Amino acid sequence: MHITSMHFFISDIHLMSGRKDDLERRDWFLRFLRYTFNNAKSLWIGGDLFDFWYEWKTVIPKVHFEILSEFKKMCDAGFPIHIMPGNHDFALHQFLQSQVGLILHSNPSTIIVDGLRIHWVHGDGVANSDRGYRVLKKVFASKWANFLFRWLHPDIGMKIALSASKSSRYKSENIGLPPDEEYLDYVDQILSSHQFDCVVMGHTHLPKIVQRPNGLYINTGDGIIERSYGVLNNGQWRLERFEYKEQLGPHSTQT
Ligand SMILES: [Mn+2]
Repeated sequence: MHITSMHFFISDIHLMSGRKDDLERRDWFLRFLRYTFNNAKSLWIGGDLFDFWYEWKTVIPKVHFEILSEFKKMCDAGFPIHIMPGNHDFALHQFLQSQVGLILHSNPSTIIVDGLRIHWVHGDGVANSDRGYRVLKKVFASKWANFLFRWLHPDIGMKIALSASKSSRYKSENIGLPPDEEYLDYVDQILSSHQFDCVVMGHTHLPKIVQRPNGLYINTGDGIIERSYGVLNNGQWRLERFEYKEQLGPHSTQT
């Protein structure tokens, strides 16, 4: 591993969402993970990595096998990967921590990285008018729905969840999200406590770094269209795009 001082922040990759580019996006992310392993000190995944995640008592979704196996390799080699749930993969539980080795955080969390105090949040439900789109979360809000879901055959459960996620996604993408000012209001409110240097968020799929009166707002964008991620290096933030070079083939090494 190289000597590096970079910390990578990414979110909203929505793996295996039933889109045409699912496999390409999965390979892009695998490539990104290898790049991260070789070039960064830690990785922070800020929600909606999986378009849907659920762990039954004895079953996990096999569509995510390649990603989990890459995570495991990195974790076994001592690379720290932090993750928090988003509104799609809100049901991340102990499996990822106990058997894969990821460090599971709650949404939101206070973290200290590179000497900065960071309010790390996925971003769902923080805007004033951000209601109604959380279809999946609503379904699972009731204990009964959760109980019934657990008793469904996982193949059927996954199918239902993905179609619900699809409808929520098409609503929330682009037009359905609250205006950016509402997210900035939230950011300013957090920063006005003077307890944080910055707010790091995802969810809107819009990568940006904005200087606010009391600190910095960083949005890591997404892994679907923007292919963006945030880099924290010696206390400085920047956004980068990770390029997928298809001609290298799905499993070759990123150079
Ligand atoms: Mn989201």
